[in-house]
Amino acid sequence: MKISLAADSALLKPDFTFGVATASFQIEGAANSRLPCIWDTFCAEPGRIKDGSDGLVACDHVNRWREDVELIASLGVDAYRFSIAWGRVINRDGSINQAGLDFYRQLLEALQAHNIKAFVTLYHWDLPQYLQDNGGWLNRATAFKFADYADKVSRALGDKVYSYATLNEPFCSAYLSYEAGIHAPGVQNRKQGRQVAHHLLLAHGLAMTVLRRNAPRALNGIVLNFSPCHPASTSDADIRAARMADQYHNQWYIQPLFEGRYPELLSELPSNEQPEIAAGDMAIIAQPLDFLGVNYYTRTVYRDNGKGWFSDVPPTTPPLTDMGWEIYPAGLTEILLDINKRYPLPPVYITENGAAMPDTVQQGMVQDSERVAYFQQHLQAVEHAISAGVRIDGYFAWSLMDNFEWAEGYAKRFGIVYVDYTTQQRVLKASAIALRDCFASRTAADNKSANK
Ligand code: IFM
Repeated sequence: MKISLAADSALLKPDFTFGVATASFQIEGAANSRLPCIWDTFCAEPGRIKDGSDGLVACDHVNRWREDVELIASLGVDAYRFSIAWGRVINRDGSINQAGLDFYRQLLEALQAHNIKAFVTLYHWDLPQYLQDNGGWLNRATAFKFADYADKVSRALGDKVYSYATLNEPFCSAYLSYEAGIHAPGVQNRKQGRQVAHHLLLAHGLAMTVLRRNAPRALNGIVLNFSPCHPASTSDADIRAARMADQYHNQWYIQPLFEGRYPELLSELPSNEQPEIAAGDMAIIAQPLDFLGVNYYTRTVYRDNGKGWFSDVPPTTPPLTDMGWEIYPAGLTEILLDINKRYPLPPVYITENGAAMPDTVQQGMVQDSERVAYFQQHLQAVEHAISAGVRIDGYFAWSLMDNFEWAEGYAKRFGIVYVDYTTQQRVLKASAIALRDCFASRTAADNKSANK
């Protein structure tokens, strides 16, 4: 099982960055050495997490980070993307938790020793619970608390970090958490969802100013997730529904960054569902970005719901991943070309792409051939976008290892490395080996051209 790229592929150029990604709550464990966060609370509520699990131990990464760094290095990657748990580094009174900060500092130094660039995300959904108790992202003050956290971390870690992303997927922290109600804190309220989205974007804008000041040499930006919105039929109603869904789920988060305004759909929402936007907020949000992170997994099909709104049509026809998501690599090219046409993009990194599969270990091996095929097809989709003129500087596989998949618990495995949660043993899957060989083929190609 191999992943092969054309000999002249842009992805094989020496300055293209290949990496693997994780997030704090999903892998760290060691919950007693940080403040509780909204996901601890959510996990403790019966019925919220499908397998009843939590993040207390997860992949025990806080205790096993040294071997995990060796694992990452063994893959031959250029970069590792991870997130900092806010409640591990900042105390309730706003002061720095030195032990927590030292954990990340050591991790960064170990990565540096292996010449691996650190792509750090400041917020991957684990809001400290004491801030939630004070209103969480519904409270405008949380945006300013976030900027303060970004300030303290970037002053302390500065240029040890190659790239800072303010937020990961604000769509999830706003829509899934406050409208669909399937992520912490599990609310279902459109007005609140839109308000949270606005405060998250405000937090991003405030933090960007701080990051540019404290870490001027780092690549500073944000990570958004996209899913192309396709109509279920050729009817005008379904086409309109898909366009609305695109504005609501995709453009809502990117348009403010580049144009300082929300999509037109905002004015179609009843006034009691519109977010409160203070004077000057949109200018704060529209900060220049050094990079845009794009996360892509699948497309979504929409139909008109008969009430002037849209509803999604879950896919039923294979190929589907273990999440029930359609495998649709063309959607990655489509979304990249689309946002490149609409906005003056900075360099783009694909900061997440991958698939959950029902992996099992057999005779010490995990033959995840469907995941290998997924990566092959999506890397080609990235190549197509580059050939069509989009500047894409890197690609991160989600995820380094199996981990806590939010409301799905540990049942869904996204890793290229298998985790046995009883023993915490890590086993390279065939996809890890295929990616490793693909990365190594670059070095081989470089050596050949250097020897010519
Ligand atoms: O596991 C998540 C990750 O935390 C954010 N992006 C999507 C992944 C798969 O659902």
